[in-house]
Amino acid sequence: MKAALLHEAATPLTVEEIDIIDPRPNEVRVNTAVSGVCHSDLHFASGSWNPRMLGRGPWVLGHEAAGTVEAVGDQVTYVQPGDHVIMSFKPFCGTCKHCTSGRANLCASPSVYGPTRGRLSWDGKPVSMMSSVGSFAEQMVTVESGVLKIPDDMPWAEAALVGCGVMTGVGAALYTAQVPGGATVVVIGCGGVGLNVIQGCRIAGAAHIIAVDMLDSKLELAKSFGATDVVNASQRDPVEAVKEMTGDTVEYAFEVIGRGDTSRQAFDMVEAGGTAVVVGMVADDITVPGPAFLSEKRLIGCMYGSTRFREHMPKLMDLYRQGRLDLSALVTERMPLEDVNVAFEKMKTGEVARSVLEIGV
Ligand code: COD
Ligand code: ZN
Ligand code: ZN
Repeated sequence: MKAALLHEAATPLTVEEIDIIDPRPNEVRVNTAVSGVCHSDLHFASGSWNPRMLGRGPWVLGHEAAGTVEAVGDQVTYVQPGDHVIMSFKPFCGTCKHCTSGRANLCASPSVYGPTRGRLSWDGKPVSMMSSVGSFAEQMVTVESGVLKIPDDMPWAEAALVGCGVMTGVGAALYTAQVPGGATVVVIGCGGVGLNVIQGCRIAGAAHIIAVDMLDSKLELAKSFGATDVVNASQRDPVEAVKEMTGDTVEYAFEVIGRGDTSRQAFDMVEAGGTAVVVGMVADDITVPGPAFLSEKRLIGCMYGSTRFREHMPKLMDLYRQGRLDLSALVTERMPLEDVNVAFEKMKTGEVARSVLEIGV
């Protein structure tokens, strides 16, 4: 099958023929229909995150995808060939402490998660795949708990985006922060994930949603997803601007970029008792003033929007069907697998919400 291979960080991906195994007893093989291109893929491709975290190279990136089940192992009961599915980048073991306490998004059992080798090979050598998915390829193999069955009429691109950006962003608002109706919130970073935090806050009934980004084009997009006010951080200090706009009444602030300085901004923006949610994976340290904790501010992390994905993703698709969750406007560009490097370039310039690769549609 064809796959886009990363041989070395900071070099372009190359589309090549690779081999994929038959599913093992608890695994499913899926024909990829569509894969989104997320900033985490770019982080690994560019080397800003070391791809060795995913195992030894070469690597197949991609973790936001939907497709059709093609083959199943003989212990699999949840899906059968022909079923349409969304891939989860956090399969669960079902037996660990986190899985049995309703926090399967934190499952770290090596039996299902972690650097995934042994499923793909190139020229006889093993290939690692991203987050048990590896969707920049014509096929994917994952464990049974790594897929969600979806209705056949769900459009592919919209379904694929639910797998990462939508679930992470909307989940950060609804399930991690549990934003209450009437709240005042700030979202720093209005990319594919940040726009979903914004619409998650809108769905939760937040009264004031202030979007912060460096690009006016992203702020315009943010308004169409539910932002009530915007701040261009390239023109103003966002903490000052937000405090001035709200009279220091921000209850929740979300960092959706993955930087230490913007995480600090989120913490500084919230009022006493407020919560700063760090959605981005921050590679450097986050420094906050110790005495600020006397005001009962909270600084919390977020993994996959605290999702219980078999419960939450169908709810998001319900909201989409009702017209309350906008998935289609997130898809700015559709391109073939061969253009994956073009998708990365467009992400770097910030001109897209999401590019999707149409691989098997
Ligand atoms: N101030 C304000 N806005 C900024 C700044 C800044 N200093 N720097 C960049 N931005 C804006 C950009 O203009 C852009 O609009 C936005 O921030 C970033 O958007 P994208 O589209 O490039 O990135 P996303 O939305 O695809 O991904 C962002 C994440 C934070 C999710 C990602 O980078 C990450 O850290 N992922 C790991 C954590 C996670 O939740 N992973 C889930 C699977 S990815
Ligand atoms: Zn992602
Ligand atoms: Zn588990």
